[in-house]
Amino acid sequence: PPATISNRTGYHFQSPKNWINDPNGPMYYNGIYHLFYQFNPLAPVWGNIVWAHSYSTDMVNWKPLRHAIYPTKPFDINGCWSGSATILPGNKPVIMYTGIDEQNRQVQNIAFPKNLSDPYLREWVKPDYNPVIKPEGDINSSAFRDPTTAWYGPDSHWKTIIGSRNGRLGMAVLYKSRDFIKWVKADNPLHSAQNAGMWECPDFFPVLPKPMLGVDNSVIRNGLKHVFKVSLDETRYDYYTVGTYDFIHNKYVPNGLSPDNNTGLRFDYGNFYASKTFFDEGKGRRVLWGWSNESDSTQEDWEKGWAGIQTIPRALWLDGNGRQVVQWPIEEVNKLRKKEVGIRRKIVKSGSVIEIKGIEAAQADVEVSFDLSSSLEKAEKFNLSWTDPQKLCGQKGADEKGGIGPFGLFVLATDDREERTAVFFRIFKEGQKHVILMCHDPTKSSKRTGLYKPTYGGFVDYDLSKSGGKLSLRTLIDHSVVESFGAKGRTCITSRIYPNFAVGSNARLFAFNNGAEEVKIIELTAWEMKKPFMNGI
Ligand code: DQQ
Repeated sequence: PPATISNRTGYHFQSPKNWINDPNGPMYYNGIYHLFYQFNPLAPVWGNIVWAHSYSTDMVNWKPLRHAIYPTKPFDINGCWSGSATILPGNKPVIMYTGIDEQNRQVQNIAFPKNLSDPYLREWVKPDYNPVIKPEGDINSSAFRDPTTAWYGPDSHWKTIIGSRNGRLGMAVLYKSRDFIKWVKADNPLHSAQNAGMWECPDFFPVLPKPMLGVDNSVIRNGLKHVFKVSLDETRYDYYTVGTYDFIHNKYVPNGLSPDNNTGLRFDYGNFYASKTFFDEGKGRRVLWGWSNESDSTQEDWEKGWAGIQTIPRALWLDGNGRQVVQWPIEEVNKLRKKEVGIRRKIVKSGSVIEIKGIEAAQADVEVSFDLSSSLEKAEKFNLSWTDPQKLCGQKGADEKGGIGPFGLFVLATDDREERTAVFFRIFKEGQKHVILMCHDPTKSSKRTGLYKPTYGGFVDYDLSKSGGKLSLRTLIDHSVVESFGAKGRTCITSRIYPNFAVGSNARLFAFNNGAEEVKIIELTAWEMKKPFMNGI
């Protein structure tokens, strides 16, 4: 088959055909997970947007349902754009989404399940009193969208924020309501930032520093921190800060430990946008969904007949250091692990590769832990002018020899590694401390032309002296997507790549080390992954 067919993902959320973008209204209701998503029913390019709907009991196997929300009324006739679900008292879900109205204005509408006893919530009713929030006053009607899950406050009001901008001032406009129907704009936005441009898909939720533990959006208690995320239209990346929510003045105050702009923290330093979390009451965790767009050409999307996937859902919590979040693929993903191979206590010598044989490595999950303790002193000196990790990854790549590293994995590689995507670390020394750089280098991922192959990178906020020189990496490989989790989920990177030869049973997996110092693998395990039931494919 042509390589484009072999590039189809196997266990990532996708639609049988056509275009998908933002995850919408994820929720858990009576034992069932729902995922809605922006979908073009007619073509593998953006347009004609409806809310497609799937359900699952494990977020791994998905069954499709009829479209939940689609243009029918004056308040959404030109499109049903992104939004969120909130569970109201009495266990009643409600969706708030952005409708593109008759006059092409962005307005906010609500929809309710027609029949609460239908376990799949197949039909959604849009009351005629919509829109419930209109762009009024100084609000720009073409920059007013993507309401968040609402939270309930001690003032007996629901609150939601809506992404907006005023000139280049990015804004999360705050609205309040007693009954979810009549909404009043607050005097001040929950948060805003100069020179940001449009803030799409804001997300705002409480976090705790307890691994895997999450809480409902309305929980307020001592010690709780909040995460505020926006999708920056100008850069097409998601940025967040950790901070505190002042629920008296209804302001979000970032903790100041990371910049509150487009140089700040990211859930994912790769191809990951319009993400959204929800509280999974079933397992008491917060789960993050994100959209990963294609990086082949539009022409190829027409040939494939599909475009866009959702990343593997990730549990998300606050790191113990309070500075950032940690993410990890939901445990249910492990159910897909079948054939297992691995190596233990193996030295990867300078300039060498070790092939991990015995599985179909085009659809795999790899976990590896490295021990760098014997060579930490030999790390290259870090230059303080290296503030942009993506640029640094691009300049140094996976081939330029360093002290410690580049070392890591070659995934979706051919036997001769003429095609390969490098997932790796480089370690630098800065005074008594170490700086860890994590990269995806897809520049050799495919012999095909016309592909967008950006190198991605992030620093890893992780203390190697405390970990005894140990550093871990997990990478989910799925034909045209590579999702990596460094230092147990402290830095994550997603790339879309389209090998021409490293497809199907010709895809190989290697550990590599292009640094001057040898690197020890404590343990590496790789699993071939089963294909779940995915919306009928
Ligand atoms: N996608 C939606 C908008 C949102 C954008 C339209 C983000 O609501 O701002 O499909 O990808």
